[in-house]
Amino acid sequence: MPGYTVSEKIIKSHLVSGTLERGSDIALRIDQTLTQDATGTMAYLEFESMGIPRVKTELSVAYIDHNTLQNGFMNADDHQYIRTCAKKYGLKFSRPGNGICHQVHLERFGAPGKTLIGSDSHTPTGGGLGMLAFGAGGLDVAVAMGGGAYHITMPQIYKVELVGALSPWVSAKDVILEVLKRLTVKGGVGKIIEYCGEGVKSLSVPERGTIANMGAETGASTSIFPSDVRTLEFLRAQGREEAFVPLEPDPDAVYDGCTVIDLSTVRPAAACPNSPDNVHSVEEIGNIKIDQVCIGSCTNSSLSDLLKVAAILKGKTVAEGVSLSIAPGSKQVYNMLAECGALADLIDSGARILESACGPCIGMGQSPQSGGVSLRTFNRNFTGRSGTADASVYLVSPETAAISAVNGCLTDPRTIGKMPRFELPERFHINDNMITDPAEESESGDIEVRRGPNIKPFPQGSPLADRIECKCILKVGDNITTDHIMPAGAKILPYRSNIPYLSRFCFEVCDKDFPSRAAECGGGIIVGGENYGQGSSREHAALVPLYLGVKAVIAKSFARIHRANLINAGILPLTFVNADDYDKISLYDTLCINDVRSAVLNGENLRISTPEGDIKIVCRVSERDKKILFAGGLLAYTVSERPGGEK
Ligand code: MIC
Ligand code: SF4
Repeated sequence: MPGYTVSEKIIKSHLVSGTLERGSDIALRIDQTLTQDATGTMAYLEFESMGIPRVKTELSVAYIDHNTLQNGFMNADDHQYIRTCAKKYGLKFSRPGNGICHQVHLERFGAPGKTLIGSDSHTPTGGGLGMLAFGAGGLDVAVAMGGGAYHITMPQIYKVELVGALSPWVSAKDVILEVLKRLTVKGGVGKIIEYCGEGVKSLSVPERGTIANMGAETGASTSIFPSDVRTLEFLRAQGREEAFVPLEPDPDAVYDGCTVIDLSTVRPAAACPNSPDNVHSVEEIGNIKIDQVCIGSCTNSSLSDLLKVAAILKGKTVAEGVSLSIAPGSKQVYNMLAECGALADLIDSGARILESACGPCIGMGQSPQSGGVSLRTFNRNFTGRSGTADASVYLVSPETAAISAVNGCLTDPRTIGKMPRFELPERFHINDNMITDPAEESESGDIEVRRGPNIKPFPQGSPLADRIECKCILKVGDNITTDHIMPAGAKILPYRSNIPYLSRFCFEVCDKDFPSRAAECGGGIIVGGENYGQGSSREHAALVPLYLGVKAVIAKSFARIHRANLINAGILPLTFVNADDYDKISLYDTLCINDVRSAVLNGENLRISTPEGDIKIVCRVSERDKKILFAGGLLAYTVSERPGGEK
């Protein structure tokens, strides 16, 4: 018997059903969950509709970090809804201003060897601490909060061996950009990326967090690092050494694939518009003129990131014509920057300091000027995500961002002399006063959940039909993101609990007429290319199409979380048996699919006749997913599975 990888060790100790055989269906016991507010309102509405009085996990935390711009009553109402849900149902609540969920979770709650799912695609940040952490749709998180297992296909385990050490001015962001360059935005699909090798030791937990965080952009199920002395060092500095357990792969562990990165050869890099895998070295891109720089997000807003930025900006002024904004990742980071005077250096340079929240990363303000060039330390640069459709967004490290802000053009940080170094503090500033505890179970009956008028009923799927006849109401290309399907941004995000309103903006980025076409045709089928639904975990990208009458999506391939969200909503995810058949379908074609139920049940091909010839499609899903589709979605299935529920 070969030894085990770190991922396999955690999976083995959490298996509720299944085996480690790659590609098989597994169910995992979930120790911790997290939600953020943009997906949280829906997740708690779904949790409530399951009728479970109290969460059953070891720890569940509700964060407020996305919808913090209170431009109207909607976001503030949703904050109160989530706060009172947390109080009543047994969750910790991280108040607005306390920080970005992934940064705070790493600091205060993450623990090696534990499983975590979160209603946000960057939940794998916890992999920096040796956790097995997955992004998931809100409904999957609601089920886990209720004590249900998390069902996935057993991924392949892909080894990234790090050797050597980073050169001055090159940082963790440049490493994950190198991984993205090699793997692309779909190379991680069906895989867990496991980091190992000598080079791992040179990376602190926040640096590992940066790498695990942006592994999401490869489409990977998650990313994970071992738990070692650096992990212990971080947990001790957070006053949580009791959470430490060592976790290393066995020397004879077997991986399904491998790439080696010599850290000493990694160069400062940028992901160019409009995809995180469009990676080139800063040197290669050249000194392009910039209009904006944004520093922060769950990828790059740790204390050491911002101390480096402060050291670069100290005594300098942000270039004329450039706007620099900085959002520290957490209250802890903010506080420590203030305590050591680094905050004063940032302010003095002309940086616009924002609250600890996602902010510009999700288009909550700071949209660039028309046609502007924006450098961001974030993880996604999809078209329109910044709020300005024709802006060019480049994703870079904090070092590159800071020096470029001073110079007014993209600048290789290696050109500016000696690099400041920062070790982790021996003790972080610990004050959890913005994390509130739930009410005692005996008192929870007295807590009233506050619901604002913006909360509207959400759509529910119908049991799978045996015959689908409808029009192709949208045909899109490869790598369609959930930001295309259901855009975010300050104007729309406050309506995350109002699906009818959101539906007006569905596919706005690529086809403004989609909602009206869907209404005119009485719903229909969407046709997509490779990697359909990459990006975020927002289940709104499935619920809104469901509301607009979408019955099925036929694609060349799907991104993992979005595919799960479609199934959870009761929308059929179909793939072309021959990818070339994609060309045979045109907008407005009537697509007729017969004998759907038996074909889904038996995993058989389905046929669509078109004037261009027959097309073979197939719905390859797990046995459980079949039951979910037959029931009309995960909610209906979960209720029917309960003792006394309808079978
Ligand atoms: C994102 O970065 O796209 C988000 C906003 O954090 C999403 C969640 C959402 O849409 O609310 C994610 O990554 O899952
Ligand atoms: Fe927030 Fe941006 Fe991270 Fe999403 S990617 S959780 S919006 S900081």
